Amino acid sequence: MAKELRVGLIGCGFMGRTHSNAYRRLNNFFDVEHRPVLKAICDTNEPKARQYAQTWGYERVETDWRNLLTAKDIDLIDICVPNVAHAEIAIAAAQAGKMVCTEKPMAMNAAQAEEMVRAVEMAGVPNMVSFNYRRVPSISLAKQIVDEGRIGRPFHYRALYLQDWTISADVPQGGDALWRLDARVSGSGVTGDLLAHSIDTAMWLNGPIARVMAKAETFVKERKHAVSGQVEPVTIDDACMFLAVFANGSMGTFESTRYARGRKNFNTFELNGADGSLYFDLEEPEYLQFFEYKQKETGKKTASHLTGWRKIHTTNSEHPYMSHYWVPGTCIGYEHTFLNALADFVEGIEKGTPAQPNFRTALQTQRVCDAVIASARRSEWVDTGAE
Ligand code: SOE
Repeated sequence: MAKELRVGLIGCGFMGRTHSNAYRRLNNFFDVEHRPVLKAICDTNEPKARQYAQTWGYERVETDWRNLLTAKDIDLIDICVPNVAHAEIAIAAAQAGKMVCTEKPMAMNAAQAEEMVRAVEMAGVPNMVSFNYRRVPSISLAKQIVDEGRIGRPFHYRALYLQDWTISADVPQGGDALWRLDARVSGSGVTGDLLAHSIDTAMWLNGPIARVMAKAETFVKERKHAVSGQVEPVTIDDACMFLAVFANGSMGTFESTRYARGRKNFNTFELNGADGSLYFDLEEPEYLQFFEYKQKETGKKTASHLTGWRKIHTTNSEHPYMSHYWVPGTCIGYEHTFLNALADFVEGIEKGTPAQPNFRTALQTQRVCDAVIASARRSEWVDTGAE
C-alpha cells in the first residue's frame, strides 16, 4: 500500500504552482512508494489561498506557517515564499521534525544557509533546494557525458542567463508580484535569482568554483515601491557578470541580466574540454549539443572529415527521465523539471540516498553568490572557500 507524503506548501505564487503540479502528477509518471497528499496551502492572503486550494486540491488553508509546524498531519514543508523567509521557516520546520524543501536561492546569504544546514543535519530530516534546471533531461545528459569521461580535461565553462522584464523604469519594486526587485526581501537581484541557477548547474557539471571576480550594475537607480508608494533607491543588482576559476583549473565566464531586450529566459552554457564540448540552450531544451573529438569507446580521434556538433534530441527512453513519459521524439516541458526533482527527492527518501542538491550542497552555491556580490562591491578577486 502507498505511503502518504503529507505536504504543507507555503506560498501561492509562480513557484507554488510548479511544485503543486508536481505533487499532483508524481504517481501518474513515477513508480514510487509514496503518494503525495496536499494537506495544507499556506499564504497570508487568505482569499488567494482559498482559491488556490480549490484549483490545486489542497484540503485546508492556513494563513500562519507556524501552524504547519505543530500539525501532526504534515510530513513535508515546502517553502515557495520570497527569499527573506526561507531560513526562518526551514530552520523551524527541521526543528519540528519535518522534511523541508525550499525554492532557490536557498537563503539571503551564506550565513543563513549555514544555519539551515545545521538545522536539517541536527534533525536528520530529508531536505532539498529546488534547482530545477538540473532536471532538464538534456542537462542531466550533460552530467552523464561528463561523468562518463567524454569531455576530458576541462578548459572553459561559459554561462549566460538573460531576461528583459525590468527595463522600463515604470516597473515598481516590492510587493507580492515584484519582491524580486526589493533587496530587503530577495537578498540580491540577478545574482540570487538567475546566477544561482547557472552556478548550481556549473558546479554540478564542472566541480567547485574556487575564486571569482565580478562586476554588477544597477541601471535604474530609483523605483516606486509597490507597498509604500514612495520612490525609493533600488539596491538590487540588475546585471552581474563574473569571471571564475574552478578548482579543477578551468576558467569560467558567467553573465546575467534583466536588461537583455528580447531575451525572456535565455539560459545557456558551454563546456569545452580536451576530448569534447557540450552546449545547452533552454530555448531548445529538448536538445543537447555535443562535439566529440575523441571517442571514449575506442580511445581514437573521430576522423576529421566526420567531426561536427551533434544535436542530440534527448527524447529517447535511454535519456534521463524520459522513460517515464511519452514515446521517443515527443517532448516534455518546464513543469516536468519540478516533477523530476520531486521524483528524485522521494526516491532519495525510499532508497536512503538523499537527492541533490540538498542543503549542504546548495550552501556552496550560496557561498559563490556571496563571493560574487562581495567581489562586485570591492572590485577584487574573492575566494569562495572551496578547494
Ligand atoms: C525570474 O524571472 C524567474 O522566475 C526565476 O526566479 C526562476 O528561478 C527562473 O527559473 C525563471 O525566472
